[in-house]
Amino acid sequence: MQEVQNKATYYIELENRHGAHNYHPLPVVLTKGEGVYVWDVNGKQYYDFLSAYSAVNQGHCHPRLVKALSEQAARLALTSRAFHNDQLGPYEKYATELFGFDKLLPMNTGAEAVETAIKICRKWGYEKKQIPEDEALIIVCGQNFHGRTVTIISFSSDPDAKGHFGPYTPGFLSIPYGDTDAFRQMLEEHGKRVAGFLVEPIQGEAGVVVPPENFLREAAALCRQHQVLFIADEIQTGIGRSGSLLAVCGDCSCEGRCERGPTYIRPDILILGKALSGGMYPVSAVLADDAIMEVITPGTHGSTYGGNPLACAVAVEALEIIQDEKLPQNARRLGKIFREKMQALVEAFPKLLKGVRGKGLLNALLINDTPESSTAWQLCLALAENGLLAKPTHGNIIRFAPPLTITEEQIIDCCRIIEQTVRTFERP
Ligand code: IF1
Repeated sequence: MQEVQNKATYYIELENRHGAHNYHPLPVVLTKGEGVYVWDVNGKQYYDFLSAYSAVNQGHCHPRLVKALSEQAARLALTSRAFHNDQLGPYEKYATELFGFDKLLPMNTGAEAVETAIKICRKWGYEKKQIPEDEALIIVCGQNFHGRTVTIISFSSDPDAKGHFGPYTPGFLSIPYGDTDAFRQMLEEHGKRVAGFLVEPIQGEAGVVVPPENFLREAAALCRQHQVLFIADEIQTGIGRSGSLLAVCGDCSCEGRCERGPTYIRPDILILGKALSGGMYPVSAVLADDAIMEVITPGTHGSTYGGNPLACAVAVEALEIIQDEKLPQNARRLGKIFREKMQALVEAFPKLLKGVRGKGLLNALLINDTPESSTAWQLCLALAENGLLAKPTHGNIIRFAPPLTITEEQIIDCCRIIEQTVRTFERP
């Protein structure tokens, strides 16, 4: 930004001096949030079009979440799983009924939930599919993002995420995202050893890549045919973001009470995180039916914080808000309006903009420049100056993901900000 005022400079300096440099944030220091808005330490107000990478679907500091969190925090926060608590069971009942699975395994972060799914999948492969010991394979997609543990980055194709963190965990094969034929071939060649297929229904980090029509449906069918578990990572796409409760719900128009209509593609294992807590607290989960989840027995998996009462109370409230406020429907409706307006902008400014894509309120504007260029970054700085926060991904792509509580009036105001910024930005 043109002028980073003193207060912001102070906090940025502190982070630079005392924190590891594992991020490259915009030079904005936030101190307060409410709904779709955040405020920086200089009192400037912004629309948040990142929503903490889709964790804050319910909007910042949702009063119901603040209440659920503070009431539970004052009563009982953590017991460990050495004892039962009175929040876990009700949460597990609620979430399994909502998403339509027999069982839920509670964890904290997204990466932990992905690791959990991988462990369940491998163990299922040995105990149920009779894959010879240590030979289980999991198929993943190119350009995936599933987290940052050593095992997960072992099957990443991003050199920054992966480089110099080896030796890597073996047992993963990769196909190009959206390539059904490659998947079929891979299964024909290795099917007997393949335990699972891990996929993002829309690739977030890759730049909001929506797969070709039918890819997920055909992949799920191929999984069934080859006795392979279909594992959906809905950490970013789930909980209303894509315009349905889950991206695998497809064009189901229910309001977040998963009705599992005709467009639903049922995963064998469902991974949730981020907005499962509305950004209040790290809460993630793995859901599956008994025939799969029963491979997990006492001592085989767990986490000190997984299933803690605070997390459970917050998660139930977060899921109820999604339904009560009909957020998937709102995301679907406003997402269409947003993409229409952005498409018009792309057509008006073809030198600067290349296209828009996405689903629901998970969208990306493609900048007409190389991934190495700083154009998207400069545009994001200008957007921040004009009161809208968004972040580039892969250099020349800007992700737009506001809280799902945004209103039509607000999103139109945001489109105006984007248009104004683009207008002043496009060089002759
Ligand atoms: C960061 C992106 C978003 C995820 C999927 C698992 C995880 C994530 C599909 C791990 C996390 C994040 C983490 C965030 C950047 C980010 C991201 F830019 F990489 F693509 F959301 F847009 N599966 N996504 O998207 O969850 O362990 O982080 O809780 O700062 O690294 P986590």
